[in-house]
Amino acid sequence: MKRQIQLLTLAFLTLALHVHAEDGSRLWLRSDTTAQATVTANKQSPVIAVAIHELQTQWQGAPVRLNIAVTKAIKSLGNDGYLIDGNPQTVVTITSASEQGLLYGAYHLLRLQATQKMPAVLTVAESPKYERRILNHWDNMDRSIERGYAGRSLWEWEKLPDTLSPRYKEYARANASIGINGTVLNNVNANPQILTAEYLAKVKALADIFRPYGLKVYLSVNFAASKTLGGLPDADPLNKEVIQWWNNKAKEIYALIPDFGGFLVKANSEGQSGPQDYGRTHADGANMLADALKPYKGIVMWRAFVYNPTKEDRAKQAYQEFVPLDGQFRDNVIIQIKNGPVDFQPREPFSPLFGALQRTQEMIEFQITQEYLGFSNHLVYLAPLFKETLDSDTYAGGQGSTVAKITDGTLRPAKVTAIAGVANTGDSANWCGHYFAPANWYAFGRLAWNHELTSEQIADEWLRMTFTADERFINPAKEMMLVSREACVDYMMPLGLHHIFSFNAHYGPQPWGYFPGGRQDWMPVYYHKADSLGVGFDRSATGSNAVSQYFPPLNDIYGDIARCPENMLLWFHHVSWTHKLKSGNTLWEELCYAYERGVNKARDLQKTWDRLEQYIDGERFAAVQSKLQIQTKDAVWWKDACLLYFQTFSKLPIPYDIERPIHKMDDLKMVRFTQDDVLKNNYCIK
Ligand code: GCW
Repeated sequence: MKRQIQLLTLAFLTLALHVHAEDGSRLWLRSDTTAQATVTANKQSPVIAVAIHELQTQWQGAPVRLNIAVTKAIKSLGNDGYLIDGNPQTVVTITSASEQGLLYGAYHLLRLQATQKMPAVLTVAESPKYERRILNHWDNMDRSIERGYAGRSLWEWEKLPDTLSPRYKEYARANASIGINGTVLNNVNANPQILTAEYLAKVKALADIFRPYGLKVYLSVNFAASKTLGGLPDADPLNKEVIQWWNNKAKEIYALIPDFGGFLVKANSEGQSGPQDYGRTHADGANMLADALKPYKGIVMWRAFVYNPTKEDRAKQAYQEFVPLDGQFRDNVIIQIKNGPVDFQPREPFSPLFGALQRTQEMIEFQITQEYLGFSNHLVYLAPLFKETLDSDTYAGGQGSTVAKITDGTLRPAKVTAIAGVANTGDSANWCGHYFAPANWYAFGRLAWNHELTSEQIADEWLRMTFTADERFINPAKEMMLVSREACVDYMMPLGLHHIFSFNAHYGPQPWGYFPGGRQDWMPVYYHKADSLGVGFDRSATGSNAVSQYFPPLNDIYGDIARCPENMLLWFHHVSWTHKLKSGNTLWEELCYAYERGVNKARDLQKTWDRLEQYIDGERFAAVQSKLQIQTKDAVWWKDACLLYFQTFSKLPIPYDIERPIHKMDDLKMVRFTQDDVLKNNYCIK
């Protein structure tokens, strides 16, 4: 009897633990269900088998019949598009021109249910805005991740191809559920070894697992591989031997992975080799690789992130490099452009390259991993940032030429449309380090599918699926997410300030940063240019004239201190400390109030979160709570460092109605830490 009770208790405990175990590993796919759906399909295939399995195991409503059918009749919705109609109480039909579309339709249907948004009658017609929706992993082959803050790489290269982690499938599933259909497995700072037969066998093993989820594999390639790996004397893209080497490599890859997506290339950038090493252009380099991939329908995503330590404004260089090459690229090349002209800052104007390349395909690269937004320590919901760029009007073809419409093929017919996000995943149990960080992965996928969704809609969906449907939780938590990006801008770099981070780690403030002998364009003082007169980078006609790279009327608006949007003022202008802003405050006062506001917003996040304890599991509640403490502490650090430092130039008092600094600048200058210290919360600000 006693033993029976013990067993029962054990069983109960296991059950309780199971129900409450919320380590984040299930991401937004947490439906527990006793399936009630009968699924029929007009075709069998591995992709359709996944769709059927998902519907059978995730359906939560009344018992229904779910018909899924591939039919050529609805080709107009494109390959990945689908229709869902019927009555969710009785019979629902999902149709698509492709198996892949059925899978997306299945996830759509399940999402309606999981978010309590199932209508009485279903009439859904969907098709994605971008054809290729791709994650970029900056994962190295030793399993470290450049700018990764969630543990080691998911790819266990040392165990592949024989041992296959169950996480590979979960990863593919999570991506498929939000429409992501491509993944670049390795860092753009690419190790040529990835192209060896040994590693291609490992890549193939991953591709085989991802395929039923419609997730294609791509690789970053090192432009010098023909030399370093192939033993050729050079990597000149016009050298016949080099061309042959890449042709053979492409053949070898496609023999293993017939649906391989293509190459991503970082060339002649930050020390990477490239065609310019041989006096050739980016177009020569990209086209050579594109020709090698063409017979197999592969593409080349050639990055525009190029800049050199010259006297020229870094923000102008990508445009200068690529505009003269417009029209010279093959139709299976697409230029991958970061959202802003510098580097994933909390706020940047959109890159002037969008729209400027008129006869060349362009795609946007966002950063999901928070290199410049507080790593996995800060809660910063990025959908508003992504949308800000996508919705920016470039005026390239007159009013309404938004970055989204330029890149999604609406305004310019394109053979290839694509969008990329630098992933924030790692091998930590909750995937992304912070329990709110998967929201950014989720938001990227949802916006890649439909950039017209609002940040609010996406946050709402994600919260319901990740935590609970309880409105008492959803509404305040959503508000936290929606204000978080602007909070981060305020406490880090308001009014258009940028790149004043601590050197290398890109965490924490170092506005005084100047490193003798180092590259000018990696130093904070290069970007803020504070002096006794004012602060900010003059990119108007009197300065670097970067404004001239924008189409009218933006060139005039950005170039005019009176009309430039204030949230980008110091990006485009060197502004006097006493210059009056729209609020009536001087620039100096406005800066002080912005930092103060940022700190207060961080505190508000804490206050709101603490009230939500009763609605969710203890583990995730406590972990987020302690991350918010770090975020607030960091916000104060940012405010104090920036105000105390800029004050040495403005020589003006910090307005008396805001909180006094609690640090001394000399102490802040002494703070030293590594990325690891930051992630372990092991850095000490006196
Ligand atoms: O943002 C900078 C990062 C580098 C990165 C580079 C790039 C992969 O600091 O770590 O390298 O951009 O995008 O190529």
